[in-house]
Amino acid sequence: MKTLLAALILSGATVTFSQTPDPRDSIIIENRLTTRYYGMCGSAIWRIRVWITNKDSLENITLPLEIRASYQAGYATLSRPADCGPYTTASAFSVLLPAGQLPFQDGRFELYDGSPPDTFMFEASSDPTQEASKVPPNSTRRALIDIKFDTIKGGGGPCPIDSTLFPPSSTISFTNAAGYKVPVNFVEGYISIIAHPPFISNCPSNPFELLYGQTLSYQFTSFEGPATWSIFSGPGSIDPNSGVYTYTGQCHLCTLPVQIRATNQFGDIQDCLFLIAVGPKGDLNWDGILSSADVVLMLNCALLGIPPPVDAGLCDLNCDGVTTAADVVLHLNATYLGFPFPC
Ligand SMILES: [Ca+2]
Ligand SMILES: [Ca+2]
Repeated sequence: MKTLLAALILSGATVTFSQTPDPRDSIIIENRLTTRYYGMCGSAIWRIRVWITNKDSLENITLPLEIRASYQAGYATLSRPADCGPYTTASAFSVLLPAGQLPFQDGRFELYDGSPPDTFMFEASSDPTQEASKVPPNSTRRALIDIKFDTIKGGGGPCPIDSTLFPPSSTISFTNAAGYKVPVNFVEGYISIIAHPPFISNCPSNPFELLYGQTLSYQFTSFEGPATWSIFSGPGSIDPNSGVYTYTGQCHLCTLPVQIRATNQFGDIQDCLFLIAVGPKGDLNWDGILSSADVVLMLNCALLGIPPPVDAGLCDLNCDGVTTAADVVLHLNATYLGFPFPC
């Protein structure tokens, strides 16, 4: 019984050892932080490195990989063999092993279409007739390949580069000098894409003070290239191209929050929140207060048809479109009794 148990443990341990990679065998994908790149097809403008360590001599490396989009839809497009006209590259990989090692190199891209997620594979083998074409053991990291990319695009966040199964049955592996495929410790890599929001360079820090009926015009500007402007919340309007914001004060003693938004060509956004304080309705001489001076102007407007210096439209205080004695009553109540206007 003891012998059987020992045999079971031993066999279990043997199985476990055969499936767990030796800690000395590894493939490590680089992590890189990058801005966006927009290279032409086949330009190979950007690269990420793959490293190996290996316990034994290697006669084959099989490396099927999957690249996925970032959580903000960022993506990196391989500079793979494709119909790029004069810019067509021979391979998506630069092999960085010393000359003569693993000379038979191949890339497979039949599952690659440039839309996430994508699968591709690098494979390299030694020349069976040349012992020196095997990779000797490496206890420290050695550069295996650079994976070449044409574009780094889209929103921020990391794009994972992970190991995968390449149909029908290729998995990540080393083939050692004895001809056995052995599993490999794999460290996935990430391409982290830095987003560039369209920095708004003149977001007002103090409220705009606007008299009732007065029109505010303010041009927002941004760094980081052209932006499209919009109002996320609040009153007024903004020209989507020029960034000129306009608003005509229509609120009686209000403070209005306004949030405008700049969006760049990549969809990155930056907002600017500012306040507009609108002066009192009925302030017909635009001195910021309601007083008897305004009452005189109101009477002239309603009874004599003489418009106030700022705008005749400001005499209509009950919002019925005309100026009558009813507006005069509202103005007197507001000026001397502090009553609010109905609209
Ligand atoms: Ca006044
Ligand atoms: Ca009226």
